[in-house]
Amino acid sequence: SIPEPQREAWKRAQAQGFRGKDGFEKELVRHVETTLARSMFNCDEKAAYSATSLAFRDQLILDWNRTQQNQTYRDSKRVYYLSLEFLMGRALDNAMLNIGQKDTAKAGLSELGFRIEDIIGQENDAALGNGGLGRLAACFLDSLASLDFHAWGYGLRYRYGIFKQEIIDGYQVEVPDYWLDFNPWEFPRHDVTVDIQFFGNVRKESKEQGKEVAIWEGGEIVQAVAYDVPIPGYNTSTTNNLRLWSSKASGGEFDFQKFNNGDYESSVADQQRAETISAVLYPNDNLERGKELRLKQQYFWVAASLHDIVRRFKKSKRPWKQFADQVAIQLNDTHPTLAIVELQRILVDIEGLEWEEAWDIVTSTFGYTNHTVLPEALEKWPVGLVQHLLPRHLQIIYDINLYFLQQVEKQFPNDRDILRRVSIIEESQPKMVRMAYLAIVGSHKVNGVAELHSDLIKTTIFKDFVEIYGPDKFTNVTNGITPRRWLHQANPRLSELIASKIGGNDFLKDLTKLNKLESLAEDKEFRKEWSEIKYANKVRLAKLIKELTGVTVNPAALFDIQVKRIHEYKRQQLNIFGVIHRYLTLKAMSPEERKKQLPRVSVFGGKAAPGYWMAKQIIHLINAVGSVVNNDADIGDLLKVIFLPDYNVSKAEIITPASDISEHISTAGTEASGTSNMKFVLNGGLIIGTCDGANIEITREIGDNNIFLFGNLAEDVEDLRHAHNYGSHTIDPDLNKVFEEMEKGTFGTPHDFSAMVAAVRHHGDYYLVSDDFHSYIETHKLVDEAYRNQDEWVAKCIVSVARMGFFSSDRCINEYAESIWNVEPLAVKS
Ligand code: F55
Repeated sequence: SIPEPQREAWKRAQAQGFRGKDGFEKELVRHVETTLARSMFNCDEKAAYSATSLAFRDQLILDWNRTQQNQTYRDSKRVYYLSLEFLMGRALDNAMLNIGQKDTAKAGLSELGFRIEDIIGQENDAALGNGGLGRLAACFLDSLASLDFHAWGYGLRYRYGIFKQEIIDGYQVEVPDYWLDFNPWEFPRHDVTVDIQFFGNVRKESKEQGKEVAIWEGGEIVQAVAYDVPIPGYNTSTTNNLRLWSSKASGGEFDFQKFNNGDYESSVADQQRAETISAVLYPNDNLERGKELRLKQQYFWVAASLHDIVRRFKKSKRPWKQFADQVAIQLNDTHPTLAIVELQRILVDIEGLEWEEAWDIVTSTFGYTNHTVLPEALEKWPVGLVQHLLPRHLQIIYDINLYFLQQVEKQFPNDRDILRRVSIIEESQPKMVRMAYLAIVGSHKVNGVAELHSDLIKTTIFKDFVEIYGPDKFTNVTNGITPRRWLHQANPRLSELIASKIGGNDFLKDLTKLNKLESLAEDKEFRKEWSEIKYANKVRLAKLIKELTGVTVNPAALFDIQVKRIHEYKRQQLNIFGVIHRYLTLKAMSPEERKKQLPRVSVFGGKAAPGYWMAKQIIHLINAVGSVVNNDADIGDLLKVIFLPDYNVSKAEIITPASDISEHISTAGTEASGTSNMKFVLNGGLIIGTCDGANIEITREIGDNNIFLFGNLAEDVEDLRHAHNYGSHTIDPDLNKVFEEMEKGTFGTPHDFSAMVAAVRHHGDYYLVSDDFHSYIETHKLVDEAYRNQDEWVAKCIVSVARMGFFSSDRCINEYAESIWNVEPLAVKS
């Protein structure tokens, strides 16, 4: 560090950041002309984006450094959020808004001949996630910083994020997402590296007093290199850190020994194998497929992160027993569960603590968030694979299991079966490590992400564990979304209107303040301004639709939107069958009757996991229906069916503010929470949905007259499924007509869709599409009717927005802080 007497000189020279439009322009031009080595003659939009980002990045770095120094100095408890996915989207717009300088940049850019939207649009999305789970992590980072919590995110720096989706001849085609060619938002820390070991053997060595220690040796080493991303809070100088690990061959680019021995090829091969670890995000959501590389990713990231956390703790020279007073680690699903084992290994094998003392520290440190009850999504790893890759960790897992089962046996001495049921090792062929059970045993709190979901995990998949630990270990933290990105950034005009009516921007930091809007629902003038904004947002989406699909849609039509990952449990098939039903109904009408109908645009968007054949069939059907309906002269504007390709965060920012109604129609009991439901309502759209996930709490908050609920309840699902398989299964007659039309070839080769039809008719209709079809159709009729009365419709939208305060991720983070992490916010002095 700089010696004390020289620090004054240092401070005089410190960067200050720009002020005002002129200051911004100066920084922008400086970056174009020096950092980018360009001139006014070749400054295109890409260069202007780069320079604008660099100017804002400079601002962030100042706060970021100060925040990190302050956190080190205060040495208070930190939260570490471990997530294999951070679906961040774009950073520039967010940075401008959080710093509060977007208008400055807009004016400066315009003076230099650029439109700010075009500049913002140059940025690649940081798409390091699949869907809800990854986006939740991103919203949490925003809230943690905005609320001044000392918190770090830890993830993997994938070279390829979620694939880009193209639609060719109506089918999904995956294209790699190489997003890193210019990324001003990350800082490589080539000096922050950790060596990560894989494979090898374990040897026991006797120490003094008959104590044995395990030595893990041999195998191979891969190096983890830190890349840091600043996370600015809104209207605060707190700027937290997201640390992403990238893999590299240890010993630099080549293994010099091999290289010098003339073994050039294998030295390059080693390098490539090492780099493969952080090369690509696995594109499955809610499906686990035990691939070795995925397990390698998990351990690589977890071990690097824990090493970093432990290194930071050790700097404070505190005794180990204070570890959990200084460190809270939250596991975003079971993907980072090996962190539990790794911390136990560090404490016992390396730091020499006794097993029990170490285990106490471990269990007080971790919290585990579950995001699904779907059996196919529960993570399990073959014992053999873990043994091969992480031999010492498998031993520790067996020991954890042994002590745990001994405790269970004592508690339930006459129950043999419970041991088999709760064992971390599933005695199957091959044996499997059940990661969720390991996560429960190694954490002090387990939470679900919406009330129904948290109840379901307690009564179904984790029932035995509630018996063992008592109910207090299990809790609920209903998900939330950041109002900064999902209202202020995505819907600037609505945000502005709200601010002008309720006395300023405070609601962006305390979303419950939206309740002041409620009294305005009956104000005619206000409703008019509100509708104008919704219309403008629909025009903006119509433009995007035209650009991406070539189809012209009428912004005056009712926009009905379902955007999310394509999955049978989310039931896009129910939606498209409903659309076909609507089409057939319209076709059967006389022209006069048709004229009385309400025009509708049905918008779909979402990616299918590349190996999920049925999801891809659903995409194909949506596109096939679109090409028939959109070109049918009888129908015209009465119905358009759009599949928007490559749904991602930046498109969501355009889509979400433009809905009249959005669809959240999962089979009851399958969608843990959903978060887009919250985003749509917050942006003044109503929703049609099942009694599932957070829809239930949304209903409670906004009132059941402001939501269109339909379908069977979670408690009835099991019986219905049973009846399908063991009783007589009759298909809804209207749905049958839809199937018959598909079988006639109206939407192309019937064979293409036969599996979707068979799933309902012949394979037990697991997702209850037929059971819910009638009430779905009837409820959509109610939607049409309600929409005809625009005054009442808009009033419903306003009242709903006014009552959405609960769904801020700020509320959610405060609940985690209080009930799981035991931390308090600490503001940075600037
Ligand atoms: C990704 C990879 C694996 Cl291996 C498993 C699951 C996922 C994934 O993307 N899950 C996911 O997005 N889950 C969703 O989490 C949201 C946030 O809690 C919930 O709102 C949503 O209901 C749930 O499906």
